[in-house]
Amino acid sequence: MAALRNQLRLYLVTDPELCAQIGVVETVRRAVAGGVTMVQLRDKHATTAQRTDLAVALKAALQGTGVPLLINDDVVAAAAADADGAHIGQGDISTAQARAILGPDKILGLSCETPQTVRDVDPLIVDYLGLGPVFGTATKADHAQPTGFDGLARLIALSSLPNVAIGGLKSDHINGVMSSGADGMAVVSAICGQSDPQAAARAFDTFKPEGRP
Ligand code: TZP
Ligand code: MG
Repeated sequence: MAALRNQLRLYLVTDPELCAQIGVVETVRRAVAGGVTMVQLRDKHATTAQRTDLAVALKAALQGTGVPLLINDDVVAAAAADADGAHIGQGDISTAQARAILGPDKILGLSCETPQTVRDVDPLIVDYLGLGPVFGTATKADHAQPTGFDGLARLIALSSLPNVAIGGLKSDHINGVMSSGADGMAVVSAICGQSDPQAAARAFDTFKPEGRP
């Protein structure tokens, strides 16, 4: 679990449109060189076959880095590509179904936006929580009401699972996120939308949750 907390420290969620200039694979390559510790392939418009192909390409790009690859929403693509896991939301298949498809050894993340959804999580099924959105963001049009740092801290306090904060986060939010008790920050536009993804990732360098190397 300590390993997973460390892997959640700087979590890149990809967006094909924001990565369009150099592509998702090259964005990931550069972002990992800049310090990204976890990658999620998120493409709302792709088919399972397309996600599987891209996941295989990303896996090859990540080989030897120790950075896990998770697939958003599509647990079948995650299993087909033998990715490191999947991340699902409240509107996707149940966590029990996702776990059954992934098997016991893969990482399963779940988005939670409210205290009740955090309380409802089965910690024997889910490995980590994605919490937020902390702030409003144009990246996810239909996002829930932002929590702010106080709301984030309240969600974190309800679970002992590893967690990652998401939503409108930039490198100058590091202190606010850290003092809320998060294990890490998940970002899309702070890295994908930038001309230099490596430098953009490096800007988060000082995010080291207390007591962790
Ligand atoms: N889930 C909640 S907010 C969000 C997702 C996928 C998008 C976050 O994007 P950004 O650009 O880091 O604000
Ligand atoms: Mg989803």
